[in-house]
Amino acid sequence: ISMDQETIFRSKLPDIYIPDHLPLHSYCFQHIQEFSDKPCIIDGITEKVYTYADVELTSKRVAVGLRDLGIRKGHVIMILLPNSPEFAFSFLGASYLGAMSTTANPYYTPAEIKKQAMGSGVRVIITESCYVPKIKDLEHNVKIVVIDELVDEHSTCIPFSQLSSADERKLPEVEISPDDVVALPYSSGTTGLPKGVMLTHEGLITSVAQQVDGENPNLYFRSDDVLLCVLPLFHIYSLNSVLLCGLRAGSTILLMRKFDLTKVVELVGKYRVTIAPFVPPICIEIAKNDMVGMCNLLNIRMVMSGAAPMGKELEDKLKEKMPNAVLGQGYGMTEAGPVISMCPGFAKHPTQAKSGSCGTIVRNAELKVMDPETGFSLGRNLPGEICIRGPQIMKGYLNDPEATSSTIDLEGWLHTGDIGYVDDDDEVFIVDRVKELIKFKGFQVPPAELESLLVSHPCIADAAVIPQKDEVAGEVPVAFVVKASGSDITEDAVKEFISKQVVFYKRLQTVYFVHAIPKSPSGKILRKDLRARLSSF
Ligand code: AYL
Repeated sequence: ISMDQETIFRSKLPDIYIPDHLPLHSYCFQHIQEFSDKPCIIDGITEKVYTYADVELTSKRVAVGLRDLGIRKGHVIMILLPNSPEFAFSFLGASYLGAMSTTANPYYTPAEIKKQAMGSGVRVIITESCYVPKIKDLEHNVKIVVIDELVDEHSTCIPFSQLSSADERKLPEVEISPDDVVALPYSSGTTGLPKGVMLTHEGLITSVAQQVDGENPNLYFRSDDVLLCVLPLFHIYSLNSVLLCGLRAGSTILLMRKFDLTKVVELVGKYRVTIAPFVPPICIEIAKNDMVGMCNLLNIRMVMSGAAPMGKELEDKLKEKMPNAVLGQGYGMTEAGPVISMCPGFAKHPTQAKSGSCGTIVRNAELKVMDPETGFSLGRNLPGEICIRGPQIMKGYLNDPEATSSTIDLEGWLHTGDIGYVDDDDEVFIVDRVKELIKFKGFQVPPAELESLLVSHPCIADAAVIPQKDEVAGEVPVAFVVKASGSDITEDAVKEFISKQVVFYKRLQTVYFVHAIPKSPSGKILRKDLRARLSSF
C-alpha cells in the first residue's frame, strides 16, 4: 500500500494546546478558582446544590474513604448508580487515587453485573440499597457501599457517608502517569462480547479538550450554562460530554435520574437549563408532543443528539419546534475516547451544519474513510469505514490484546465499524454500520451475548441475532433460531429464556425459526444475508 494515496481529514479549526500531563481530576478542576462558589451539581430530585468547592472537597474525601477500604492505584471500583451526585464523587475520588471506575447500568441483571465485575477485578461496588440483592453473591470478593444509607443493622454494606466524611487531609500523594487508566466502560466494539475499554487520563483529557478547550471551543459550554444531565452517566456519552466537559467549563450540571418529559419541562423552567444533551428517541418524543413547544424550552440554546443516528426529517421537525436552539449531533464510540465529530454549530464561533450530519472531526485528531474491500482510503463523498486516530482513543481492551489489535491497527487507526463519508464541507455523515452491534435507544445490544445465551439452551442448536429497524428505539434485536432435533420450543419460550437473563433493552422482539444459520466457510455468521432476509419479510 502506497502511503501517498492516503486521504486524511482534519478539523478546519487549528489544533490546540492540551494539558495532557495532568491527572483527569486536576484537569477538570484546573480553573476552579474562577467558579468555586458557583453551583456545580444540582440533584434534580432532592434539589440539593453542590458548589464547585463542595464537589472538589467531597471527591477528595471519598478518595480517602476508598483508600481506607483498601483501594490503591490500579485497582477497580464499580459505580452501579443512576445519575446522582455520588456518581461524580466516586468517579473523581477513584481518579485521585489513580484507581479506575468501571460503570454499569443498575438495571442490569445479576449475571450481567457479575460478568463485568469479575472480568474487571472490581474490589468495591458503589450502589443503592435496592440493587444490593443483585450483587449479594459477589460479597465474598467485593465491598459494597450504598449511597442511600438505608442499611439494616445486619447489613455488611458500608454507608457512603463513611467515605464522604473521611479526612481529606489524609489524601495520599499518588504518582499518576498520563498513560494510567481512569475509566473502564464496557463496550462490545465491532464484534463479540462486552469488553473493558481502557480510557486513560491523557485520553479523556484530550477528548474533553477537543470539545470544550481553546480559543474557539467546538462545544462551547460557558460557566453560566446549565446542562441537563438526564442521559445515564454510566454511559460514556453523558460521562464525557456532560459531566467531564461541564466540570472543565465550570457549568452547572442538573442531574435527573430518568427521562420524563413533564419533569424535564418543569426542571428546564425552574433551573433555566441552557444545554440539553439528548439521544434520538428523546428528540422524537419532544418533536411529537403537542403540549411541549418552544415556550416550555425557551432558555435552551443548544440541543445535542448522539449515540445513535438521527435522520434529517427528525432534525428538521425538532428545529421547527425549538427555533431558539442550535440543534446538532455528536458522533462517537466508547473506544474512540469517545467523540469523533461534533456539530460546528455548537462552537464559540459557530458555522452551520446540514441536517442529518454528525458534524466535523474534532481538533487534534485524524480521520480517514477506508474502503472495506481494498483497505485504501477514500476521498470526499465516498462511503467507507470511518477510522480515527489521535491521543484520545482507548489504550486498548482490558486483558484482550487480540480484540485490541483487531480494532486499532499498527498505524494507530481505530476502526469504528461505521460506514460514512465526509462531504465537501468536511461534515461527517454516517450511513450504515458494518459491525455486529445493535443500538436500542443508543444502548448497546451485543448480538454475540444473546447468541451465546441462546445456544446454551438445550432446545436450541444454533442462533444468530441481528437488528431490526424500529420507529421508537431505532433498532431492536431479533433472533434466527435453529431448533435442536426433536425440540418443539416456542417463540415465547425463547423470548422468556432471554428476558430473564438480560436488561430490558436486550430483549428479543421476534424469533424466526429457520433450518440453518447462513455462515461463511470459516464459520462466521453471514449477518448481511440475514438482514436481507429480514427486509424481505
Ligand atoms: P457507543 N449517528 C449515528 N450513529 C452513531 C452516532 C451518531 N451521531 N453516535 C454514535 N453512533 C453509533 O460505544 C455508531 O454506530 O458510544 C457508533 O460506532 O455506545 C456507536 O454508536 C458507538 O456506540 C458524544 C456523542 C459520545 C456521541 C458519543 C458516542 C457514544 C456512543 C459523546 O458527545
